[in-house]
Amino acid sequence: MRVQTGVSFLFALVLACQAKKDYSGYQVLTTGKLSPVQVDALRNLQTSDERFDFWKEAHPDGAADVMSSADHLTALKEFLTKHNIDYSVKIQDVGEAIQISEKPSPTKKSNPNARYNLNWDEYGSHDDFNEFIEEIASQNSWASVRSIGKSVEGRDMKVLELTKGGSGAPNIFIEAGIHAREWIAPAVATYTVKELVENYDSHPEYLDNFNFYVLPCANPDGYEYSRSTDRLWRKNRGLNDGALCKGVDLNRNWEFHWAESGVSDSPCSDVFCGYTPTSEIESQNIKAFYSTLSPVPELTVCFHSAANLWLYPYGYAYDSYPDNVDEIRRLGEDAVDALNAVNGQSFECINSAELYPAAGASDDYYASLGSRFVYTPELRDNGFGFVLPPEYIIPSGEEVWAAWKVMLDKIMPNKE
Ligand code: 0X9
Ligand code: ZN
Repeated sequence: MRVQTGVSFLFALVLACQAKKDYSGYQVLTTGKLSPVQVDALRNLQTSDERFDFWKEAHPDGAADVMSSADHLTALKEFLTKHNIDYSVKIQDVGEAIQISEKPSPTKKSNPNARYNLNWDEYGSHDDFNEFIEEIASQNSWASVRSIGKSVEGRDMKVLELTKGGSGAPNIFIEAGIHAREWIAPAVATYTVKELVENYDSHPEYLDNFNFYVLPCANPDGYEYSRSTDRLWRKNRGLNDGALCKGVDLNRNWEFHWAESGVSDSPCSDVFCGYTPTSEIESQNIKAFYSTLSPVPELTVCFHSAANLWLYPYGYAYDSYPDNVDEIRRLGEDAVDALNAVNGQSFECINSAELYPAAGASDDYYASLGSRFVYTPELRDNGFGFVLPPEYIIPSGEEVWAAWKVMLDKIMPNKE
């Protein structure tokens, strides 16, 4: 009898350890437009109080989105009221929103002849992304897959290389999914690959004139953890010496102006920058790969979500820009105009620091190495934040493709 109780207890413990984090009763509040003083108050809250998860960080004249469990909602509301910050409910029940976002898309088409599992009616796994790029490589002589190293939990980080442009052609690097919970980012990066390769005949000039390097999932362990255990996980899954909390925010871990702004030195924070610059194996792998690209990519795009923005560098401090900021801004604005025209979204092209200064992000690092155009699209919010239902993958892919066309046409060799 006692043995049986022990076994049941162990079984329950194993189940509890495997159970998904339950977000029932959690709410996301969105604030009204913030004054600089209110922004400071919210930023202090963010770095000092880990009960609250900032889905959208505070910035002057903008709104912040903050998630709280039911238990701490009163404390959050009291804080907002104390600082005269208006707010309303953006997501009434995050648990329900997650469930909705995990339902297969109503438009789902099953394709029994597909050569790979990945489809853009639902969100794929890291294995699905790797299988997809392997399949693209096996079908095309000018495509190959390069393993750039393993993640901390041993997943293969793979880059798809589309090198039809040949040596000397401008390089383009695409990084997606450095933040685990931003599922739309790898979905749109792989959609871009599908459009480039499988719809080649409609626009041969793109693959013919450029070399593309695509890393669909820069944080594979975090991504899989967000699928299996905690839908809102952001960081990687590395151990932090002397701390119980796991994970470093890989988009605060890069060495350019590392830790100067928008970070926390607490391992339990979602914006923990690591103990040292480039401490994480995933950042190290990407950095080593990027350094092999010659010439330095003319264009680098880092996909994130969910703020309907098209960010340009630098983001580590206000009023710090690459020398060619004027052409960066102009091209970003043109790309956004084309994007918005597809489905009536209202993306804006702004400087990263205007959103909020945050140092140690990969986009700043790439720009510091001389990548001429670097952008961080913050893909659609649609009122769902990070838990965007899968029926929005294809519209997102389509509108981002319009932005790609503008950017590629502009930087096409011999066209300027
Ligand atoms: O904070 C980030 O890392 C990005 N926003 S997100 O909501 N996806 O987390 C924006 C990064 C912008 N770039 C820099 N600050 N350099
Ligand atoms: Zn992000």
